[in-house]
Amino acid sequence: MIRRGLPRTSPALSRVFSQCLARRQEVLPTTNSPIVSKLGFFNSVSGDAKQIPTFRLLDGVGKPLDGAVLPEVDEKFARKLYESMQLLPTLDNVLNNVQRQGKISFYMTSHGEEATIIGSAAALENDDEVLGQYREMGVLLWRGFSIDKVMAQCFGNEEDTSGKGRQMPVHFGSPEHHFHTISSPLATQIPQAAGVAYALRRTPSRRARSIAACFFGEGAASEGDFHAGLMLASTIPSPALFIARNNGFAISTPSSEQYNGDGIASRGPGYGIDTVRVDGNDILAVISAVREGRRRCLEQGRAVLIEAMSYRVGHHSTSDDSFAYRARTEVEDRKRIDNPITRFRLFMESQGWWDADAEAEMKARLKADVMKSFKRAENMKRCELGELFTDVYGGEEPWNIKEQRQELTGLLRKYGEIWEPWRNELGKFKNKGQDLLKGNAP
Ligand SMILES: Cc1ncc(C[n+]2csc(CCOP(=O)(O)OP(=O)(O)O)c2C)c(N)n1
Ligand SMILES: [Mg+2]
Repeated sequence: MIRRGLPRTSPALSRVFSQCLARRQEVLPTTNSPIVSKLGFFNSVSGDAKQIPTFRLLDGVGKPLDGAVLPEVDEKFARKLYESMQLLPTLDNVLNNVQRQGKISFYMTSHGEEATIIGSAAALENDDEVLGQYREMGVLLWRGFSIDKVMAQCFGNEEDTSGKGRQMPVHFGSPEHHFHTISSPLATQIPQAAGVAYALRRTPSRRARSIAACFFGEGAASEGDFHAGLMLASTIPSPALFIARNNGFAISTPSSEQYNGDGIASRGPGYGIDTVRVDGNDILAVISAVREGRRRCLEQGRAVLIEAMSYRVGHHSTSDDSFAYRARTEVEDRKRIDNPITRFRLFMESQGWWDADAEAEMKARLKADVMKSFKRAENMKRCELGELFTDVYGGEEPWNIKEQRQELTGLLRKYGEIWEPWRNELGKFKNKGQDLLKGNAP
């Protein structure tokens, strides 16, 4: 027999059931989703606009757009922004060549992303915790990490405070500058940033004062860790500012093959995260977006996502030849038509803050500073060899580190003097490995 009408049940349950029936034209009991009778699929988070818009303040020739509200930038600050942007290619050109000469093992440039990196750094507070991917050296420079320190890390010499020469070049880290050490496996910094931001929220002296700013490429956003990180920051609210550098490539894979959705920005609303897409080649737009993103992080104690659009002008790294997968003309065109440094220079000139003489003086000075620092770093010794094993872990040294030190010492005693390649190599370390050879290890 088929029963019709309401199921027989307790009075309390029937009351709830009748309330649901009464509300059925409006929303479901578990969400505020409005009920509609027309079947409709959607594939856009920006409604009729189809694509999420890009926030921009300066056009390609540095002229403010109609109605643009520029961030407060005076001449002194503008000069600092411009000089910091120009320092990046100066360092990049030298260190890229130095790698080509075999003097350092690896390097990565940030050509084309200077406005994204320096603009973000300028909009953050210097003690906001930064978790970078690897192309964000400019944040450290903005915070006062010296050119000598950059050289020391890339050469892995005895002044390398990031890792005593034990890390690949560009894997910077500096507690003093609130810059967490870069690690190569992609996207690991994203869930870590959610955790760091949560820790900031739980620390009375930093709550509502500091955020965790996390940089990553659009390629890294394809990793599971991206989703884990945003999910974590969304459900356990924390002031994490996620800054996706969408530079069009993950090594040789163009962004058109990396996602079928509307970039990285479209994913933010899925996690209930305030999101904006910004023209990453417009330093003033980046400053406004990051300042506002930071303000929201602190005000709401919640995460924010910024997608900064730019173009990776350089090769992925010194291990890459990008002309194997993209046309030289494409790169040259982008450099010429949409250059973040030129755009801001034109803006500065329009304000009467910059001219050809200032440009020539600055370029010569930066080049001289970088070359002086390079020559100094090139001739410095590495740390003592025994430093290889120190402070790998916190606390008491574990047995495996002791064992490795003993093994190396044994090999050094056997071959260190008699085998030329080892003798030469030992000569590059401070005290030529004597700290181990003369130490207590058997
Ligand atoms: C887990 C993991 N997979 C692969 C790699 C190799 N890898 C290094 S960088 C890179 C591309 C990353 O592209 P993107 O995140 O867009 O950053 P970009 O280099 O463009 O700044 C890849 C695949 C890696 N380091 N880690
Ligand atoms: Mg990329």
